[in-house]
Amino acid sequence: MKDPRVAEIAEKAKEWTLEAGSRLNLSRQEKLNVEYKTSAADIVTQKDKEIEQFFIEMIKTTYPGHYILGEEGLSDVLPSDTQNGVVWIIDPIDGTTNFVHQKLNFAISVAVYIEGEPTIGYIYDPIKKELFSAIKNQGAFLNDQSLSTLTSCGMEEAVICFNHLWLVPNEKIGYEKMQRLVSDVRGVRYLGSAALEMAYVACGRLDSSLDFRLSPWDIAAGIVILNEVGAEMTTLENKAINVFAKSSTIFSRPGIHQHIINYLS
Ligand code: 2AM
Ligand code: CA
Repeated sequence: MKDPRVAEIAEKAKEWTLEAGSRLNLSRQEKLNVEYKTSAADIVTQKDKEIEQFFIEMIKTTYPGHYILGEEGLSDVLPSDTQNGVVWIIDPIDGTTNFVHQKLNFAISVAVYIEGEPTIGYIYDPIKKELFSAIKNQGAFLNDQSLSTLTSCGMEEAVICFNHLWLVPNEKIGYEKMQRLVSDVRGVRYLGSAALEMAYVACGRLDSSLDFRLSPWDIAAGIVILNEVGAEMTTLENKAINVFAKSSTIFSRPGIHQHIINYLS
């Protein structure tokens, strides 16, 4: 049975995501204050914080009983148990390095999980004006265009996505395995926004996206969208992804997912 709350919450989530996108677009001429988080490769600007604060204010005013999990940790209504109630999972800017260096290829990622279920997802690229969206069991969309169920493809036709750190000695995967994988696929791309990479798998621009360690806000909206198009998703160890924990991730078109895991094992 359809939950009557879902359509209304989805409408609000869409409105606020588009508004956040306009704010980021307008701010592109502003000087950015770039701060380091865990390293020089892990950065935050005042805009990440301002956009997260905007969502928190809107959600708290409209839905005082809802919980909020945002990358910048500014909310004081954190979920104590993610399997109960309505939880908003927000990345105000996914791809902050791109936002700072390119002013391109970043996105706002907003998801709503109800009683632990991935229910509403929006990923918005405000530069291209592309809004990827999905509501559970109602299909996925790129703007007004419905996205088709993904069909399978062979490794030789696949364009896959992961960052350069997989191809040098690292703690997770033998890089020789990755060298074999890259020589067997049609192409490799790296966008630098995990949420957009998931959206691009959903609409067929990429066939698989792999990451070592992503957080709830990077993947929560993408999972809702990818579920609707029949994508496959697991950790590198072929286990189910727990969206509320940090996790390695592979999101793929059917057909190549198991092949990629075989290369890694
Ligand atoms: P972010 O821009 O919201 O930080 C490429 O850096 C992708 O990996 C982005 O989607 C980025 O999200 C994400 N990511 C997750 N953890 C990261 C980290 N510790 N440092 C840099 N990027 C990280
Ligand atoms: Ca972010």
